[in-house]
Amino acid sequence: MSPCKSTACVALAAVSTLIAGVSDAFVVPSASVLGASRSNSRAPGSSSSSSLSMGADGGTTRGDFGKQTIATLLAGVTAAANFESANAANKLQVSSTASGSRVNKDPISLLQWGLPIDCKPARQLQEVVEAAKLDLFQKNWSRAVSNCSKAKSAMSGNKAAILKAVGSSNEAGATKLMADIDMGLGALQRIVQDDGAGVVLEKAKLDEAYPVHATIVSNVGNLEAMMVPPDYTKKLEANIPGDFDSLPRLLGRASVEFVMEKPKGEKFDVAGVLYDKVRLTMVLDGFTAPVTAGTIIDLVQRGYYKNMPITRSDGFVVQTGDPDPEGNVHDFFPPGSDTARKIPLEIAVTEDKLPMYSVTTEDDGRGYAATKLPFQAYGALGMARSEFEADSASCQFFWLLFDSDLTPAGKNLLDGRYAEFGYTVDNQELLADVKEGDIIKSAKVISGMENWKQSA
Ligand SMILES: *[C@@H]1O[C@H](CO)[C@@H](O)[C@H](O)[C@H]1NC(C)=O
Ligand SMILES: CC(=O)N[C@H]1CO[C@H](CO)[C@@H](O)[C@@H]1O
Repeated sequence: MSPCKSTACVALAAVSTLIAGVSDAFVVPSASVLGASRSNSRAPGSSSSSSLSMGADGGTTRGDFGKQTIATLLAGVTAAANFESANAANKLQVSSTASGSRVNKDPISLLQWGLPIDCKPARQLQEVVEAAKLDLFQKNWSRAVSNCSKAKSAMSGNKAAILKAVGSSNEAGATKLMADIDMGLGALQRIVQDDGAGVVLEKAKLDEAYPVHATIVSNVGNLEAMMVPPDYTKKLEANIPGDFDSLPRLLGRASVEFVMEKPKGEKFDVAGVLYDKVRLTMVLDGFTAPVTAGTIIDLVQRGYYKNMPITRSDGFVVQTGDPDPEGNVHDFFPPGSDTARKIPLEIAVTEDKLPMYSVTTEDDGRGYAATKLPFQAYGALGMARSEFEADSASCQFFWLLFDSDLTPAGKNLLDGRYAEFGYTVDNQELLADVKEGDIIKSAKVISGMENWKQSA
């Protein structure tokens, strides 16, 4: 029997089919890079009978990069079989699309850009710090040094504006963060300035530089997080239509951890490295999808996902949350209730201050409008729903196995159509070998419960 019977699942299958239908050739190479076999033949409607097509942009921006994307993600996995070490697949999420433009597919960076803040100097600081990472990646040491200098002055020249943006209660903390960022940038400059050419020295330099850079990024993110206006969450909650007062909401961010295993103790095989478990850390974003993120937190707290199988894995998405894949019930029913709990579609368009409800960007007359958290990173989190009913999601969600060519950034079939509610920020590359039938052994909230509410 088909594992993918629910409306939500079928809807997603349809989207996947559109993409798989036109891009088969690009899925296969990725799968073979991973040494994994493709398994989407069971998705309903996966024959080429679909009359839907992907749209001109999707068809013209494809190129050879699809084959390299996942390989790039996995580059550097050399550690022994220990799932904790998957971080070695460094977060070097920098690559180009076939058209040559750069796609930001770094979930940490996307989360930072998605913060509801408005402080130009902070954004400039973030941008230059990110440029320095690209410089490291390209081993352009002199440019890295100059971009670090630029970052330092972006900060020192705008101290007053930055302190104003964080508010007086955060002043001390922000001052400390800025000092740390400045020190980090100095340290990074010294590391890359160190004389040394040749493959070995360059590698040593990078091994030292990346963690320092990651710390700077994290401090910049913490500084930006202080800039979220104190009344933003009030506006966010007031913006949720009253019809949904009974639903949980996350008024900020939270992180959750899922651990997955294979049913018979087999190992996960990602690029030839074996792992006993897959331990994913995900940041759920209530700033852009408060009800969706709040609902997932609620289900995690209820133990809903514990021992839940993966019901779909086809190289496009990994999906879970179907309470009865073989039966007729595919939604969450609160204990004692005979009505499924449905949640609204939440879409946060970049040009809007607050998310919009129950409508896709297309139906809102803004097809392809940029969204605050785009489906643009490997492990991006999306809420599954029935294709023809906006407010039909309940408990099934998916991890996008992002591939620039299958879901072109800014021009794909997910942005503006499915609620994006966060990203996987750790071990996301291991999703590559998470298959149908694998089990979520545990799911827990690790931070951010203070931002969660059971209902209005
Ligand atoms: C490094 O970047 C500078 C400035 O953009 C450029 O002029 C130079 O050619 C680059 N060097 C290398 C080795 O790519
Ligand atoms: C974002 C940013 O300012 N990047 C700069 C990094 O350094 C190069 C070379 O100096 C500049 O051209 C970039 O604008």
